[in-house]
Amino acid sequence: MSVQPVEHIEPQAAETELKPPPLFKVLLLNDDFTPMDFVVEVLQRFFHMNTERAVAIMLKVHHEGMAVCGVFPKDIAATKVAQVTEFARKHGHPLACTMEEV
Ligand code: TYC
Repeated sequence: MSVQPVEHIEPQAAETELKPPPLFKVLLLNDDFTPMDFVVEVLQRFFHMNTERAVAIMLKVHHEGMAVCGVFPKDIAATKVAQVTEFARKHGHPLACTMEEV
């Protein structure tokens, strides 16, 4: 077997291999109906925040319309969005959680 000298590797292929995996922000959106206490519980349960941080993020969403809950690889971000959405619907709340590439 002959080994290809490194200068003969297509530059584009080499760049693709070295790219770090894309990261996604998980966002919570404000609404007029989901109770504040429920949002704090979501942030503690799914994003492992202490009470102080969870309250601060909940209030940021309440006042500014949205806030970042965390940054994760794509599959983990998608799982968080699905878990938060399922938990909110199960409790009858319209809480919206989305993801966006960093
Ligand atoms: N605005 C909601 C209220 O006044 C509280 C809230 C905060 C809702 C954050 C959603 O992502 C949210 N009860």
